[in-house]
Amino acid sequence: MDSNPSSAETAQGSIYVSSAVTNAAKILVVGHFAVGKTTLIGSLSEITPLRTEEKMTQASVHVDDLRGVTGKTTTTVALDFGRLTLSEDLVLYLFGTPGQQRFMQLWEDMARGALGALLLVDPARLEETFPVIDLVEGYGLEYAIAVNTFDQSAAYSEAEVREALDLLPDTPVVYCDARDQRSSAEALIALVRHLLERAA
Ligand SMILES: Nc1nc2c(ncn2[C@@H]2O[C@H](COP(=O)(O)OP(=O)(O)OP(=O)(O)O)[C@@H](O)[C@H]2O)c(=O)[nH]1
Ligand SMILES: [Mg+2]
Repeated sequence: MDSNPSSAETAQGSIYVSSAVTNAAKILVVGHFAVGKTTLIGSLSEITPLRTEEKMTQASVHVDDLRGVTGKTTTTVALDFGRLTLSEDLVLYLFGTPGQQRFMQLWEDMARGALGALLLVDPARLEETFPVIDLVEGYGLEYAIAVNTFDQSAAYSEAEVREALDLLPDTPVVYCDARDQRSSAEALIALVRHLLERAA
């Protein structure tokens, strides 16, 4: 047994789940290419997140659409994984799931047992969100929309996002900056509230 407590702690908390935690939920973090999935899980996770980042090569130039994306040199090739203890008795396991078509077979496993999905949206690339919504709905997952506002000038109102994405009135829409822990946590909490309301 490890007698040195500091070696079992990370900057954001313990690597072990508290013994008070009685409930665990699997949550997917989904969205199209380069929308901020890895960033959001990285800013939320209390453990060092598991990442499967690989350098993007010339081969992906015509596959992954880099229009409007600057400074991105890697992409997730399988999944992201992180953990967040949301309350004294609830821990969330976060699974970042690539939105590109070539990763579709992963969804079968990723969606299994998931309680819901936080669906990240870049308002400048709204059309890329439609296939992701189709997938989430196809797997029967409840979801909340987190608009990751990269460029303030391209910001759309909540009503515009709802209309463009043809959302149901009770689907939550929140705005977030995936780089910011607090903002990302608020987006996740909006999803969890929605899931609890649905379960009630
Ligand atoms: N300005 C801004 N940049 C962001 C935000 N979230 C992510 N980024 C940046 O956007 C780029 C893409 O973010 P990633 O987290 O790699 O996106 P991803 O969805 O995991 O990408 P793939 O796994 O390749 O599909 C990175 O350079 C991030 O730093 C945000 O909220 N605001
Ligand atoms: Mg990623």
